[in-house]
Amino acid sequence: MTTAQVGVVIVGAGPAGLVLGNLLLDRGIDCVILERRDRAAVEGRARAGFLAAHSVRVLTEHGLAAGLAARGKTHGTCLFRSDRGEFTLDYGKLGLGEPHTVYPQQELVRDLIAAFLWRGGEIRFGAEAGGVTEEAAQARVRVRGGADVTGRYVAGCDGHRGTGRAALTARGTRTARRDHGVSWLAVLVAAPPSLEAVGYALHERGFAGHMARTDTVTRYYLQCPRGTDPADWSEDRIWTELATRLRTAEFGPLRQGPVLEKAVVDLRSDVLDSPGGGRLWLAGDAAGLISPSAAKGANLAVLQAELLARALEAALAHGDGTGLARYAADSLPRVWRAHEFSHWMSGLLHGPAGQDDEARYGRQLQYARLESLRTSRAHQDFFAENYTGI
Ligand code: RFL
Repeated sequence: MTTAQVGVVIVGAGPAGLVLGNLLLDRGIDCVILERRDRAAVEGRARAGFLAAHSVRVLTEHGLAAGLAARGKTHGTCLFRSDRGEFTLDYGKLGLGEPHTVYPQQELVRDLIAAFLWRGGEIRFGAEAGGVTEEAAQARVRVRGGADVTGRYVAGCDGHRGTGRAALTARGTRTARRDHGVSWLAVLVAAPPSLEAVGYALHERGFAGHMARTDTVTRYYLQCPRGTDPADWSEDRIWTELATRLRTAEFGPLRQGPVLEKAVVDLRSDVLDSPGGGRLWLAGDAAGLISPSAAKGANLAVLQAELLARALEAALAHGDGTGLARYAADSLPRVWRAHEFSHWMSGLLHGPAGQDDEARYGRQLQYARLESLRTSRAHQDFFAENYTGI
């Protein structure tokens, strides 16, 4: 059984799929979103928080920024701590002069779902895509336990383990990838931020990070060995380790609260050689996964959704396929620039473990990078431009 063909079948109701869906409806293109989880699960998933100015512009232009304008916080400083002291960068005033807006991803997702439904869009929650096949003038999405859905195009926005990516790699698209060899215990705590800035702490026991989310919720990261079980990290152990690595004895205490969530994230990055072709196109983590070291993932998802919406509109409303033909060339250089910076950040934050000569050499490079960032205005501008730019 098949349900009626729409313009675009979007698989996945994360930031990529929801921005794409809203932009398509805005342009008069009909679409349906298939999401395997239920609405509460999608709206409750805490992940990103830092939105680049470009993302805010896209959301504002399309009437999707009321929530972040009301509750988001402008954020333009980060600080670095190590055994050599601490320094702060006003990155919002350096480089492009663009700060971040801090707005939790789950709140953005909630706003995007509400806006999509308000525009008359349809989201089928609990509809898991089981595969995508291309036919002459359409593409077909198999839905597990339900009717197939067909569209003139399918947008795979279902993350890096989704069906969109699987269908593209099955037809020979290659993936460039890197395992950064590092894992983070990502912790969400019910406590106000402890610092005015994003905090990056370099420590011989491993990296620790502090990121504001809201007035009452803060995200912390602790570098941990690959294969770590989050259950081994009690609240006490988490706060003790954070205090050590963030050097609270020297710089002041952290504001503690109950741990709401803890999960281990392995830092991996990959990019598909091409984000689509024919009737199937990908956006967001489906097209490339970026390690969270520079907070770029959700922002790349918004960028690609914007480019893809424009290209799909041209194809569907005007029979003009040049936007789709250019989608890879328009998006990949910007995606790769974000990966390059993210990779550089990963090198800055994670020193090698151990005391052998190679590890000692690696740690000195880490200090040299940090010192360059502390003292060189040119380096600071370059950092800021890449940290906030998309
Ligand atoms: P998502 O958000 O994973 O959404 C994909 C959706 O597809 C659904 N799905 C399916 N639906 C139907 N059928 C199937 N077969 C399906 N398979 C999957 C899923 O249920 C889901 O709802 O991908 P999208 O839209 O591409 O968005 C990507 C971002 O979510 C991600 O890149 C960011 O969260 C990364 N990230 C950050 N990015 C930033 O820009 N700034 C940050 O501060 C930031 N912090 C983070 C992060 C990611 C983190 N983790 C968990 C890796 C912090 C963390 C801890």
